[in-house]
Amino acid sequence: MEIEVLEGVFDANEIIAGKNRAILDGCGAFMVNVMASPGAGKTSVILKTLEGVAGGLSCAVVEGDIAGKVDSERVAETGVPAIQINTGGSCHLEARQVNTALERLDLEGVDLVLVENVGNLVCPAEFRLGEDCKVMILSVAEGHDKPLKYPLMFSESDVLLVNKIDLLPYTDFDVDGLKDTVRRMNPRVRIFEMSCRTGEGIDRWVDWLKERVEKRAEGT
Ligand SMILES: Nc1nc2c(ncn2[C@@H]2O[C@H](COP(=O)(O)OP(=O)(O)OP(=O)(O)O)[C@@H](O)[C@H]2O)c(=O)[nH]1
Ligand SMILES: [Mg+2]
Repeated sequence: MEIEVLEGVFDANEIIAGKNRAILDGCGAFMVNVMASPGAGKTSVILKTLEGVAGGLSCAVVEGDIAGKVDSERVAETGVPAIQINTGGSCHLEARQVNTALERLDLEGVDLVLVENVGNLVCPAEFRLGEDCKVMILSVAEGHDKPLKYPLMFSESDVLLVNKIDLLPYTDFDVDGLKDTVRRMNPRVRIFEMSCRTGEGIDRWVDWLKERVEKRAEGT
């Protein structure tokens, strides 16, 4: 019985994710679902990405948190339109919440929508939002064993950003070992190492993203 209920939840989510896809296709916007554990650097990566694409791509941001509007305020300070979704206890965003945000945003002329999911390495991977690209962040302070403990997130993601590499000298994090583990689980994953603190590696991720957005706009 419980399984049937869960299937119903996932089916309903899939239908609304499809509606989100239609909205994004209608206005030609590319949507990225940014997932990670609390504090890994989701908002920092979003801010660095906005900086990196500024002048080229027009952006909007959807911020998901259990409570508060700290992150949407950080984004709004940059002048980029940002909508905060408070899930009120739920540990992931669902397509219907993103649908509400997409309906509220003025997407006319927007090329890129960045969605910050709720900080969690488990359930966000199970709920498609209608995104073009699932990006997960792992910060080196969290440890290189995380793919073995939270496999779905690592196998579902199109991109893995290894953040906070400025902290590597203070950890026992094995970057090459992590890459091997993740590539065995998910051969198609793109991996970028970066530091939002020093800015190292941000350009490689931003260049890749810009190319993906442009290719999608050209329909390739
Ligand atoms: N040293 C270092 N600190 C970083 C880096 N990126 C982010 N931080 C810091 O890590 C902390 C958390 O960063 P956020 O970007 O707020 O993380 P988040 O994943 O959005 O956090 P939640 O939204 O609370 O889940 C902040 O104090 C950031 O300044 C980095 O590359 N290096
Ligand atoms: Mg955040």
